[in-house]
Amino acid sequence: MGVVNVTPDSFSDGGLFLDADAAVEHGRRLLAEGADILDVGGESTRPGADPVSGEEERRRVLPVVERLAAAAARISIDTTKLEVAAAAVEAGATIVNDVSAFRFEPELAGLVADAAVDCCLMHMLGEPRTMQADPRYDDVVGDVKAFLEERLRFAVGEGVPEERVWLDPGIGFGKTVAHNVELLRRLDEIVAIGRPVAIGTSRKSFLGKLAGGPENERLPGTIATNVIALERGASVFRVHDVAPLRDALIVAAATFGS
Ligand code: HH2
Repeated sequence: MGVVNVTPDSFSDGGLFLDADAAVEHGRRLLAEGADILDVGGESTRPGADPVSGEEERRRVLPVVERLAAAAARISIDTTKLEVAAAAVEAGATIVNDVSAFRFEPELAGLVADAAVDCCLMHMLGEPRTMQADPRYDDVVGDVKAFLEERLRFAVGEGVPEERVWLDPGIGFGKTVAHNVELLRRLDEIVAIGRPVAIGTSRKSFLGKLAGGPENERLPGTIATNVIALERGASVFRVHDVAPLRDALIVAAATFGS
């Protein structure tokens, strides 16, 4: 899954693809590099980010979704808002990637059910503005697993077929470095829920805290963590740098025999 951020303020590529033409060209490049899915987002969820109105988010993402869907790409819409997801699905998106896991706008579940699209439900502690303030868990893996199981039950209760749900532990969303590495080390426990697991470590700050380096120098850590996630059973890898990750994951998968 290649990331297409149509935002001025995303943590690693904010402002680079705010213009629709630049975003579409970037998406096409990621497809050429081997992405199977493009995750298009119009609102940054970095810690402390300011919320964006639905109208502005739609204005940013819709032309990009429309044009990339027409280029035969499988599109995921990265949003927590019903109005944005509904318009994106109309424009050709077939996956709703909701980092709030249907908590911010529960009606999103009904859209996913009615439109018969897939969804990715992610764990986040609270909301982006405050999530990194002082994250605490009894047992981070147990707590995240219980949250995802509850959100899966909610989605199914709202009419979403279980086969349409992917789960994501939400690396960096209300987590310390220790929480992130423990989630990766014990990712098999999340995979044991029985749904496809997506993972998003790409360029995130815990990699910089561990190894040093700004966002554009976190590729080695991104590769290491995605290979570990593959070994632990993850099946969707949300990344900014598709070409190197594709190579790394193909070689790792051949070696693991997966
Ligand atoms: N991470 C980000 C955004 N969306 N979705 C899922 N399912 N999993 C993730 O880990 C995830 C996500 C944050 O990355 P990015 O989009 O590059 O940054 P920003 O939120 O600042 O736009």
